Amino acid sequence: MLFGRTDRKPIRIADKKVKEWKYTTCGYCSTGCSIQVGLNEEGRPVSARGAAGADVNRGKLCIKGIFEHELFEAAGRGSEPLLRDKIHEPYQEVSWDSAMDKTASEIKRIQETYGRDAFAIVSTGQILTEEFYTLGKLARGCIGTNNYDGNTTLCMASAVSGYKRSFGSDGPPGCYEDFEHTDCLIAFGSNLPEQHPVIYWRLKEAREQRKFPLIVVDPRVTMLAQFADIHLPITPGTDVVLINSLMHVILKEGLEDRAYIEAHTQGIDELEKVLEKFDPVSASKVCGIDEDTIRNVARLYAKADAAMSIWTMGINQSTHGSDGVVNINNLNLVTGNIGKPGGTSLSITGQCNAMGTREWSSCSGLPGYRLLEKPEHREEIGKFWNVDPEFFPKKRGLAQTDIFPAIESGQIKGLWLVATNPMTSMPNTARTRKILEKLEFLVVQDAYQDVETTEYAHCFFPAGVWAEKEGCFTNTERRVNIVRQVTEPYANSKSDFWIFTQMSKRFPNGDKIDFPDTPAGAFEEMKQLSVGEGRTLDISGMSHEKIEANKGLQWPCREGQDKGDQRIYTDGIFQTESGRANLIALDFIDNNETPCEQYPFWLNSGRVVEHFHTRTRTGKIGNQNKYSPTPYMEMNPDSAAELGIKHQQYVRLASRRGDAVVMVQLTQRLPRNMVFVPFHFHDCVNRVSLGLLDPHSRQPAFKQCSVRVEHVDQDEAARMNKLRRAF
Ligand SMILES: Nc1nc2c(c(=O)[nH]1)N[C@H]1C(S)=C(S)[C@@H](COP(=O)(O)OP(=O)(O)OC[C@H]3O[C@@H](n4cnc5c(=O)[nH]c(N)nc54)[C@H](O)[C@@H]3O)O[C@H]1N2
Ligand SMILES: Nc1nc2c(c(=O)[nH]1)N[C@H]1C(S)=C(S)[C@@H](COP(=O)(O)OP(=O)(O)OC[C@H]3O[C@@H](n4cnc5c(=O)[nH]c(N)nc54)[C@H](O)[C@@H]3O)O[C@H]1N2
Ligand code: SF4
Ligand SMILES: [Mo]
Repeated sequence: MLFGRTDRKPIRIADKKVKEWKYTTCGYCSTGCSIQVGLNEEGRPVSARGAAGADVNRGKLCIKGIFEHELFEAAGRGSEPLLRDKIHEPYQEVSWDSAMDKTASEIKRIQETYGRDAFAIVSTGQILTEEFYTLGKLARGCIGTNNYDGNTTLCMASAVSGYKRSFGSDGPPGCYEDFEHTDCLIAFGSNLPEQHPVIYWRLKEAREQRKFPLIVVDPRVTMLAQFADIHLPITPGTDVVLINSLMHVILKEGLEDRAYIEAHTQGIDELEKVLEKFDPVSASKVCGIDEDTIRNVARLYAKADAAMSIWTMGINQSTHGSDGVVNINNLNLVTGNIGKPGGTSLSITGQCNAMGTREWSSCSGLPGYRLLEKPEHREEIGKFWNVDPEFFPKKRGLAQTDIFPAIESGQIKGLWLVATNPMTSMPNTARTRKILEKLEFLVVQDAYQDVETTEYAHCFFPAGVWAEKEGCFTNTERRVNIVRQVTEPYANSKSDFWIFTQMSKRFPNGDKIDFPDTPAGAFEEMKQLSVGEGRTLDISGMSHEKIEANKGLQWPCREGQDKGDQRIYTDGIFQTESGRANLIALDFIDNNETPCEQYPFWLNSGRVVEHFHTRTRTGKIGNQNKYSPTPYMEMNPDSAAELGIKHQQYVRLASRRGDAVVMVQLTQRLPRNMVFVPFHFHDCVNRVSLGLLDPHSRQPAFKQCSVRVEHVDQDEAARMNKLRRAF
């Protein structure tokens, strides 16, 4: 029997003539999917599929992974090193030696003239762990600047800071398998189906097997909220108040896990005292969730045998980001939900290797979660690297979001950007532009030459991307997976690993310090540094081969261990001095820029499934870009009607910082007093955003500020929009 339309030819999937499938790991998000890239007869990547038997994705991939093999030869790749004396003048193609010599001499000139810390390095969450380790060695051991940080300050800094405050150390305690054991899950500010589609698939499978309540806290009706049992459309920036109120109810009704609190935590008395005033009636006035719902959710969560929380940028990107994380940890500690199957505080990480940089890059310290502040750590690394420990600073330098203001105020004169595009990703574009223009020397190291930030650079290093290189990524659940090289770096681009090791030879300490020749050599060093009394980040039981054979291994994985541990803190012993987790009482001060008469809308920003960040990759892949080719803004139809705005009309979005022209998409996903703009487009939402900093993590509050919406000339806007769609 024939079904459906019979007058159409069946869809044929083109035969890509794959000769060989090579194992590697996805380079977009932190889910950590195992991919096989198909190579044709000439060895060119022509196809991709999810690796069967990989514990994370079990054969699945999302749209980004499926088309990832197309990015190697996408438009705008950097092919040769570039140099120029002045910005905005034409670049000259130069040899690698010339580009590196010039950069090294500029670093030295700046350091000699203005001091060692006047040259800063800002890296990423998107290069390989071995590259991070090597960059750390270069930055801390050879160049010796203390102003060395990563774009992860825009992303995971609040999670790191919150974990450290609660548990004494960084490191997500849970894993994806927890979905299969949990009896209740709260997701705070995380839109899994779009941002971590394969983690969402794992959650969905688990819910189909064993129905358990999914509660989503998000001011927007996200895709995840649509699948939830209960959606809490919270007032932006007030998650701390909601969680305080949940704990208020739990403690008042005696639903806490007293035995766990007494055995494994400290600080309950102070916490209980502060929670007194967060009764559901008072809290509801601040966080916008009604008192009955607060009580209902508190009871559901506390009565579940195992309950877990996940969160992403809705928590981290707030002036209460670090506090939000601490409070999620508080909630799980008082209900005894840490380190047990289905009971955990699992931060959903962002970039593919945001974990790798936390672990090994030395960004905020020294490798392996070691601290600059601890003399014994400086000694240990000094000895291991053959550097005088006195060469290391004694406390961490500026975070990324403080490095930029330090350029503005003249303390920092030179900058090296590695795999990050602040012209599009930082709040307040106009300010970022002025800051970059002030630099005496800016070097940009990126896989794509056409990133907006290159416009402000003196030197450009074309880097290899993703599986043009070899090394590891660590995912959200502490799983180390291997990126195998499937193709050569594009044109004359070079791996980041190569660039760092070559650069080391241009600094005096570079002769004394041994820089391994291969990423596998760097991995061996990391392994040696990972062993030690009480170290959770132990990878001594791993090797590149064993990681590939297992399609990823979680840390800790100690020598002799077959597989790593799925969870940490299972014994209730934490990395604090007393071994107890800290319960930290949190008050709430509302310091957000809130809607007012002049700027009546909340501005919320985030992501869509088909694009990744500043679109250097996904903007050039036809099957992804076609879904969102244009900067746009989601708006509630009622508020649009009030302003006389129609679907797909262009409008101007204005804030106290600047303005941006976007196309309106009407949707009921948003409340009437909020607009939402994906941040993927240049000269768009970050021209308008404020990005107040979290006091603990220095992460910007990208998601909370206020704007107004104005009419613009439609023809002019359409013409401008066409011009900016360069690719
Ligand atoms: N397709 C795709 N996937 C990605 C990325 C990408 O660019 N594209 N980027 C990766 C990276 S680096 C990251 S960090 C992650 C980000 O992943 P997510 O954090 O899931 O994504 P976002 O869209 O930034 O923000 C999530 C939600 O936070 C909500 N939110 C805003 N304000 C608040 C608030 O005050 N409280 C609460 N509870 N929620 C709030 C927003 O409404 C939004 O729906 O995604 C990763 N995965
Ligand atoms: N308004 C608003 N702004 C935001 C956010 C938001 O939600 N709202 N989210 C923030 C978050 S969570 C993040 S993570 C940041 C991301 O901000 P960015 O890190 O600035 O954005 P990306 O586009 O990921 O930039 C990474 C760059 O690295 C390059 N690259 C990729 N792979 C390699 C490689 O192997 N080697 C080298 N050398 N280069 C490589 C890419 O081409 C790209 O130019 O944006 C932040 N900005
Ligand atoms: S879910 Fe993340 S890791 Fe998996 S294929 Fe998609 S982008 Fe890659
Ligand atoms: Mo991120």
